[in-house]
Amino acid sequence: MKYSPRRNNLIDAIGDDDAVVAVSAAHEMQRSSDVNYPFRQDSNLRYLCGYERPQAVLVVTKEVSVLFVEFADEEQRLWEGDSDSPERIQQQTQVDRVEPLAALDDWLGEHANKQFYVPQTVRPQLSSAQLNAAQSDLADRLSRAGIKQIKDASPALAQLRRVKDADEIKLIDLAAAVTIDALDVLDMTSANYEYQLAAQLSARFGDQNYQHGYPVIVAGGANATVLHYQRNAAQLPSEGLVLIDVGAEGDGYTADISRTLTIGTPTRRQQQLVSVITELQARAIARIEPGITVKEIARAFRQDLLETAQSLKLLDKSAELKDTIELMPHGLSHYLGLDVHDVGAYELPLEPGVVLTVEPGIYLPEECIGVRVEDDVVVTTDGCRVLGQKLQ
Ligand SMILES: [Mn+2]
Repeated sequence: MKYSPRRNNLIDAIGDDDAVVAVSAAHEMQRSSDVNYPFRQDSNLRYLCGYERPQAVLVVTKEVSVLFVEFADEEQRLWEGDSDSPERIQQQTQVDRVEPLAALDDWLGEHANKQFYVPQTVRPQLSSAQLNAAQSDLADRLSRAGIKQIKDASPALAQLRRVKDADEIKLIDLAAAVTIDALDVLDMTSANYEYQLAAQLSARFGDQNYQHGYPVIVAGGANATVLHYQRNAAQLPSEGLVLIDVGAEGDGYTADISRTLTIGTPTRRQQQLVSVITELQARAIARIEPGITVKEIARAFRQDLLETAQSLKLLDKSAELKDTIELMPHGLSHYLGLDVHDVGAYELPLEPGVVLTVEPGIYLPEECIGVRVEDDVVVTTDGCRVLGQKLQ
């Protein structure tokens, strides 16, 4: 990974040669008592320097980049092992200097009259999750240093992260290939419960040093009509459909793939809906090229879905585009990268290097049927390429 061009591009995107960007590593989060959740690095920090440990703050100016990190003390060396040497961290992150975290407050004090830019993450709608406290701790630190001029670095970071470089595309391509492979080798006959299919996927990922980029959905029968079903606890139907939405994550980048698989002999209706959604996905993918917006692709897809639903008599002849929302309440596409719902403005025209999902679905709770087919594509100079396909 080439991190220093990203930091230079960030200062350029902000458009202020005197800017100081400060980004904190995520904090560890308590699971219970003295057990933590698996650590997940802050995506912006990872993007800018690739550092993978907590207790670190990166500062970037036009002239210099410094990563302040906490080095292990004697107690931590005993329990958790030693930290990497400053030389090794500098080599991996390509920053100009690596300093102890204890030196950060003095550095901030010396730059207190500058214009600071800090990524300000907000909690997504519908989420009751708490923000990682690293963000407010950094804000407190800036305040103690007497820094008053603080702007949001998120729009500039989103602008950069939206267009992936070749290294990033390769990682998402690999993650998609690992995900599709794990889906291809699922042994449906040996599984009686949803969690047993989830376990097969996890084992296949773990065997290749991948993990899940988000909680896997294994939804048998009517559970597939629950859009973010994550319990994965029910008995699988002996015949019918199972919707699986899963993404392997490696080196910080995740895939996001959905398949609606059959168990035993599906009904003609079930087969029909799966093939219809697969066909609508192919048509949507064919429309993706530089210059078009996600909104335009989604609108053309809704027109396809409306006509299909009318021919299947799911909607009557007088139905309009917005009536397709009840059949498919989620969006067709989102950006994909370090985050499964990655950053970036959706009103911008697509350009080469943008990675997005294409995930048409249809949900009929009264028929206990939910179907979704999802793949990940990268925009190319003349169209797009579906990721995770085996090289011929
Ligand atoms: Mn998705």
